[in-house]
This record gives sequence, C-alpha cells and structure tokens, in this order.
Amino acid sequence: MTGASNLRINADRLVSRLKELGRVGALPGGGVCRLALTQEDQQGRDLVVSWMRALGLEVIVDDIGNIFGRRAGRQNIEPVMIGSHIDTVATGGLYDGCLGVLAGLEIVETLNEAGLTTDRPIVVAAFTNEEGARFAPDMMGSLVYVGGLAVEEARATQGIDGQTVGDCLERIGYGGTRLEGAPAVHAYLELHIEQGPVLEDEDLQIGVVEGVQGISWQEFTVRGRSSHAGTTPMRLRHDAGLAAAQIAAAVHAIVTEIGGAQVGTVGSFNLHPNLVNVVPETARFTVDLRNTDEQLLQQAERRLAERVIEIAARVGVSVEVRALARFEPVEFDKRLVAAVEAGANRLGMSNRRMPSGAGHDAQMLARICPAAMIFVPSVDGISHNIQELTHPADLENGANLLLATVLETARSGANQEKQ
Ligand code: HGY
Ligand code: MN
Ligand code: MN
Repeated sequence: MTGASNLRINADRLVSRLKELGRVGALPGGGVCRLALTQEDQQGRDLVVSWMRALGLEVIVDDIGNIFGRRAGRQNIEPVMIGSHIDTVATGGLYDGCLGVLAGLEIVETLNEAGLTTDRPIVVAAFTNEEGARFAPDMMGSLVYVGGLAVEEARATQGIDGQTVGDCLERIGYGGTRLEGAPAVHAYLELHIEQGPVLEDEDLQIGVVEGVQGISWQEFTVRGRSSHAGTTPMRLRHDAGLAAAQIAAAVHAIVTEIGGAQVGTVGSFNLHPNLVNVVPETARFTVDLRNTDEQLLQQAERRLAERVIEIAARVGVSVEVRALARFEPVEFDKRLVAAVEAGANRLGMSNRRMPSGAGHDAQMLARICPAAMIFVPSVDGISHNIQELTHPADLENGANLLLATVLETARSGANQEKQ
C-alpha cells in the first residue's frame, strides 16, 4: 500500500473524542464514573456507537453487550481487531480503556480520509465490564467472547448492588444477539495507558508489553457476634472487625515476605452494623493478589488461607471465602510483540519491553489469536484515580504506533510475502 507508511493519526481529533467521552459520567471534582452497565455506561456506549456509524462501520453487539465496529477489507478474511473498554472504576480517568477504543476509531477515520482499504477487515471492539468493579470478574465481556465464561453464567452474575448483568444489559439496551460460530480474529492489538510509573521513571515513550501478570480476587465474609462496645469484656468478644483487620494486615505481611513482583490489595472493606458502639457482627472485604509468577501467586494464596484459619480460631469467628476472579499470567504472541517493538524503533520512539501489572482484554483475546499491547506513560504513574493523565504527545505516539502495527498486521499473507 503506497503512502501507508507515512500515514499519521489526527491527535487533536483523538484528544477531543477522549474529552467528549470523558464528559459522560464526569465527576464534579474531575475524573469519571462510568461503572459497567449503568446509565452512564449506556450513554458512553451510545456515543461510541454513533461515532462508529458515522465512520461507516458495521456495528454488531453480542449477547454480553460487547460492541464491534467492522470496517470491510479488500478480502473477506479474519480481521485485525483493535480493542479495549469504555467502562471505568468509580474514581476513573479519561484514558483507562477509552484510549484503546478511541484510537481504533481514529485509525479508521485516518484510513477513511486517506482512502486506504486494508487487505484484512478491521474491527474496533469495546468489551463489556473490563473493570470488574461492579460485577466480578474483570475482563468479563472479553472472557465470554473467547469462550472462557458461559454467557448465561455471566448474565446471571450479581453485582455489588445486587443487580444482575443480564437485567442491566437489557435495561440499557445492549442485550445484543448471540454471534454465529466461534470468534475468528487474525490478531488483536490494544493500546493502553501504563497505569504505573515505569515509563515515566525511565523517560521512555512506549511500553512494548510482553504479557499480563496473574490475578487472584477473593471476597471474605467474616461472621462474629455483635455486642455492646462498653459492656462486653474483650475475652468474650467475637469481633468480626478485628479478625478482618488482622487478615488485611496478614495480606500485607505475606506480600512483603514474598517480595519481588508480588502485590496485594484490600480494596473493599465493609463492617456490619458499622456503628461506633457495636462490636462488628460481620465484615466483608476483598483481597486482590497479583504476581507475574504463577507459583508465587499460588504460594501467596496458600499462606493467606493458613493465616485466615489461625486468625478465625483465635478471634472466635467463622470465615467464608468466595473466588471473584482467577487468571494465570499470560504471555503475548512473540512475533506480534516483536512487530510492535520494530514499529516503535522505526518511528524513533524510545521503548522497552515490560509486563502489564493491570488486567486487560488482550489477555483474554490471547486465548484465541496472537495478541499484543502498547503502553504509553501515565503521569506520576497513577490510574484508577481522578488525576489520571497521559500527555497528548504520548497519546499521539501510541496511536501512531498502533496504526503502523495495524497496517502491517492487516496485510494478507500474499502481500506480507511481498514486504
Ligand atoms: O483490575 C484490573 O487490573 C483492571 O483494571 N480490570
Ligand atoms: Mn483498562
Ligand atoms: Mn482499569
């Protein structure tokens, strides 16, 4: 394809779409709350679908609400998919997930303007409930898409507010339809903000992501006995709050002892009846453990289970554990990772190979096709925070590298040989 290698995206247009989408669910003090399958998510979905239609894409919604915008290729063969998500956590930013989807739309618009048709079709995907903050597990939509979770089970999932995925999908009008046959994707590419400090610390423009670390999400319910905070001697208490706090401290101790890439987070923590003068009857909290090494992640889970038994016996409470998500580490396709790296070098973008600390839809697509990711720097390394920021120049670099990689990957076999 002549001229394709000089093609560049329109950065102002990309930034303006990110800002426009960011106004859906905007929080008064800045940042975005567009939890999966809420009214705000519906508005965000409607906006993205309207952009897809305006770009001439064929829009398809599957039965877990995944949205696909398809641009025909010269040949009707397996497409190159560009994807991510547009749902956010409750204190989210403009870029997490949205950058990947809107960069896909920007690439389509750039190709439309240039009158370029790729050999392979191009599909831009916005997967349902990547965050998992309202409905566990995370990456739910892409996990269903690749056959890792039955759609019926996913739609029956109850969220933290008691509503089910299925009811919410129908309510927002994205119940979609079951796609015929198994998904056929030639390759999957995802542009995402790093959400960590590495690229900024090393003053690098691009992260060439080699894979995603393992994730273990568990919910603990501690049952004790509520009693009067003033009259109940310490020796007679069954304090669910005390046990939960000791388990949370044990998470930190275990993670510190394992060290290396191990991380652990107690992110949600609720007591009942949660009153100043009542010894807590129940405590419900979550533990997020992650490691690039599956054996060490299992070791962290095992050690935590042992500590829970000890603490429960000592405090005189019972503890129930529910698995919310469990994904082993994933390695991306070596050839596609090398293509991303070669593209960054060709475009003169400083880069390094690295793992992803966060979960992404790409780790699910890797189950059915070659997948790879491109990271761009996060200012102060923060995300899942209303201060989340990535500079326009970095957004532009990431989208241009994504464009170059898509153009290369969307060549059919014959043309690739001509390369
Ligand atoms: O939790 C994660 O890593 C992602 O944001 N869902
Ligand atoms: Mn994300
Ligand atoms: Mn996220």
